[in-house]
Amino acid sequence: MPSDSQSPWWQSTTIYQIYPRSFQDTTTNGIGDLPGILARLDYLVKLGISTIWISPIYPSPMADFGYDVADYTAIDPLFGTLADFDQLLAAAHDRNLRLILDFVPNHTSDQHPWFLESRSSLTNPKRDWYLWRDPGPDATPPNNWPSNFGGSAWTFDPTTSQSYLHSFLPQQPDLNWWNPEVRTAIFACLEFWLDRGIDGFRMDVLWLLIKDPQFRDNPPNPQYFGGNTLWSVLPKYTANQPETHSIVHQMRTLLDAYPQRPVLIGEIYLDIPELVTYYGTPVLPEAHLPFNFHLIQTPWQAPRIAQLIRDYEAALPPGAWPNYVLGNHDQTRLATRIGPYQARVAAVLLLTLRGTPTLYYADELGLPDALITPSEIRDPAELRQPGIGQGRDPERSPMPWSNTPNAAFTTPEATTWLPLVQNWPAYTVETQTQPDALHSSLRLYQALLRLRRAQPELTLGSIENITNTDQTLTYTRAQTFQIHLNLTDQPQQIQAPGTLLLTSYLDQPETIITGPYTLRPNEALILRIPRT
Ligand code: TEU
Repeated sequence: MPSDSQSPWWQSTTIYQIYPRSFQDTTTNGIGDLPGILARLDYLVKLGISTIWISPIYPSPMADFGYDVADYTAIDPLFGTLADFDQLLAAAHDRNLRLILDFVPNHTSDQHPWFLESRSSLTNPKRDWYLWRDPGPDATPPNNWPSNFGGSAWTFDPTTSQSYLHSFLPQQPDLNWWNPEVRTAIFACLEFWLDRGIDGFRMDVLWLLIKDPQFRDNPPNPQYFGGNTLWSVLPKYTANQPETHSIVHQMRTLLDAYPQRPVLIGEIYLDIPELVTYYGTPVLPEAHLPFNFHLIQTPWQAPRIAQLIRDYEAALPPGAWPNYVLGNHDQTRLATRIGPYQARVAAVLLLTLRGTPTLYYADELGLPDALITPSEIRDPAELRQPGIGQGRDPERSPMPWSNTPNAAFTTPEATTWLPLVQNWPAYTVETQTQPDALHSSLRLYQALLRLRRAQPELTLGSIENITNTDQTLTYTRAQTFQIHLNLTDQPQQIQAPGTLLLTSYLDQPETIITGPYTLRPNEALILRIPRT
């Protein structure tokens, strides 16, 4: 097993995603900001994570809450200033926390100066920086490509009587990544942040960067029976195009030249065989961590999860480092998806699997989705296709810190941009760190993260003997630790000789187990096993 000093830092780190609008407000406008994150750094240290990823903080009209960037090299005044950012980065580094920025290379805001130029005339030098096509008859779309957020991916622009492509909102025109000038311009923006000392990027929709140069129609999806119109066609010409790999490799080459050894993370929703191609090859390396979202997408059943882990481990190319994600700002929260009891089992799974784990803010509190009334809806995905489950507001609710009005996310008088979850006092950091809250979700995460830091085998060690029944999942790490997970709400008999280091119930001291053990409903165990 490689020692800590030989392996890159991002292999033994734990990533914590902050959705900045919802973490901590310091300006009383009900929207979180950079000084708010600064004020909460010590909480993150106590939690035990070691890398922060912040969703976009660049100037933006906020049509998609920052994923519509109008300037890649500045900070939106809503979040603070560049000086605030530099202060946050320095304070994070002082505490041995790494900081990763979200970057959105696929599209800009329609207010970005590049797009304003591009749309101004057919002969503008930046015309080809975006994807313009003649419309069909009567200004119909040039082809059948759908937007991820419903409707056509094309919007007709009367200024030049052509249509532009937007894989997401009309306010998010797609850049033309075939154009070398676009690559150069984006790479200069990446350098701007790398030069300031950031520790890497999470690249938005990396698998969508390149589109078919012939703009061929996507084939109809025979399995489509309603829901997001995105799925009415198969993304044959709009996703995972082979040329994407050379771009990811170029990005990687750029990052590898920096002394802080920044990490390149790709947001990639693909099946495992395709996903792992984004590691690249030893000669042409690509992403360090193509995000693995399969724990989110796989039914929460022991046989399915066991198979997923086996398939993923088997598919990894030589030298590739695994990673797992349990939640993010686009997905129903963990505690709502699988329930509060299994959410604790999931925490043990995420933090004992081989690979870099990514946590979503407030999942450590077991926070469920917020209830959003119709007048509270903010997410454009929901507003464009109402009522079919596309809304992402429920998982973006403010972090509940203390048992004071507005949970100390903002001042008591302020109006939070999204509502707090119902019954939020039950979930606050304050409630979960009370002396009598010995078994809280937050305490479980702290204990798990402490154990990971203390035992390098749990981060860098091998994984083996991944076995399951219909109800339980078991694996070992570095022949040293054995993890037993009960994925049901019924007791389950297991054979588990070893020293019990942690139960997800957090109610037992270190004890020696000699043989048969009955896992309690929704219980997860970490044992140290005798050496064979
Ligand atoms: O998301 C990309 C994306 O494709 C998701 O919308 C995905 O389709 C869906 O959540 C899968 O269930 C990224 C960002 O994470 C998202 O917040 C942005 O809205 C989007 O890109 C556009 O930048």
